[in-house]
Amino acid sequence: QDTFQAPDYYNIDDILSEEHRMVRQAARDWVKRDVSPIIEDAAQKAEFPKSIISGLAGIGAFGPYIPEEYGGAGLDQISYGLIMQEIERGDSGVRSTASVQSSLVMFPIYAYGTEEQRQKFLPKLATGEFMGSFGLTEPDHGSNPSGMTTHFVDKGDHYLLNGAKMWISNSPFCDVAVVWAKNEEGRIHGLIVERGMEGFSTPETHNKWSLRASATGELIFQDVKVPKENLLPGKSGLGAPLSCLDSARYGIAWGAIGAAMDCYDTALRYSKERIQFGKPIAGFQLQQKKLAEMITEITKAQLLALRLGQLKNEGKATTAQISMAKRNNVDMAITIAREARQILGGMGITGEYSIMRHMMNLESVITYEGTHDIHLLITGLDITGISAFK
Ligand code: TGC
Ligand code: FAD
Repeated sequence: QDTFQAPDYYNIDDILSEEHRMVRQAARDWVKRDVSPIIEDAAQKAEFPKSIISGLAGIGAFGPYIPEEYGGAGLDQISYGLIMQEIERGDSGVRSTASVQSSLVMFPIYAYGTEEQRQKFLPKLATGEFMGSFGLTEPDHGSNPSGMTTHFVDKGDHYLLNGAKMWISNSPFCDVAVVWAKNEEGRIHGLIVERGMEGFSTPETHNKWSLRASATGELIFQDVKVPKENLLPGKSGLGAPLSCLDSARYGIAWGAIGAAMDCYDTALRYSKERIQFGKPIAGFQLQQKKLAEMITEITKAQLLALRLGQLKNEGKATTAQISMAKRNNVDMAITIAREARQILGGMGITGEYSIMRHMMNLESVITYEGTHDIHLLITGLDITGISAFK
């Protein structure tokens, strides 16, 4: 990690502002100092390293674009992306924690919550004193969240919530969960469920081969009494959670570049040092093909993310544009991880290098926040006007 060289083949740094570069450097330094040395061990043990929470808050990873008056960092969308890139260069699971906290918990409270909810939750989420989770997926409803069965009924002075969410990042240790559930009319609303509410439990999901340094679990609601003031009043319908996903998917489009950069950088250095048949393996055409294609794909992904960031800053990025970038960049990263691992030969399968961990992590990243297939169908719908989902 000491010699990490961030590839910038097209001088993209020239387009970035001074603030962008400073934010990125701070995140990069922190990842190098506090994440890289411990993350392999955490992944091997399948433990989320809680010790990094304050550091994540310190680099502005919790609510990068949430206004400072609520404890956020008040940065633009490109800075947000660059922070996600640097974190995921360390580990996709750590980036997941930041994505969920920022875009799936702080964003809906900021965008759809009351002023009281913002004041109560956002500053503590920004410092990591509160950790959040986002419950959309259910055991029987993953790609098709509109079919969800988790529901609540109005009991006069409170809502009674029943149901279960599955595959929820941060669930085992979350203090608050933004949960999407249907009311008696079948309309989807967001509810803030707090740890300690009777009937609310968060069992952990074990035996994952992917995102092992991220804690994943369920959210189970058995007659949970949710105070009425915990309903997010600003938006209802499936569009409410989907708009949160837009923000998280955008961050993932940048984050995947970080994982790819780390794999490329590792493979390039290794290939120049590893001697076979009397010369560095970097001198063989087959290895150069792999490396040349990697830097080409990373460069294309960087340009896609940067332009998307500009559109986000202008409030013009569409859901379909975000889908294209999430899908392309994660697929780019997983392909690079697989190729980079081969360049390392047998060493590539060990924890001495980060590549195999990135590769396994990216199997989750290509599945969550909309699968690779679902994002293709979002593009298909956008260009044809015909939905192939149903
Ligand atoms: P559809 O009929 O298309 O839309 C329903 C309503 O929502 C509106 N809408 C949006 N609104 C805001 N933002 C968006 N991005 C929106 N997309 C759609 C739409 O206009 C409509 O509004 P209205 O007023 O007409 O009701 O919905 P559909 O049921 O056909 O589903 C479309 C589909 C398949 C694309 C969607 O369901 C989908 O994206 N599925 C994938 C599910 C997914 O991504 N789940 C992610 C769970 S969270 C997660 O994985 C976190 S991992 C985090 C980590 O650890 O980093
Ligand atoms: P399914 O929807 O059952 O899909 C299975 C396969 O069928 C996929 O290949 C899919 O592409 C394909 N498919 C489905 N529908 C169609 C169609 N119409 N056309 C063509 N192909 C189709 N969710 C949350 O709410 N919060 C979280 O914090 C969260 N964190 C996660 C963390 C991890 C580690 C993982 C693995 C998942 C997480 N998820 C979370 C859930 C994630 O969003 C879902 O796994 C994802 O949306 C896919 O749902 P599914 O697993 O039920 O797969």
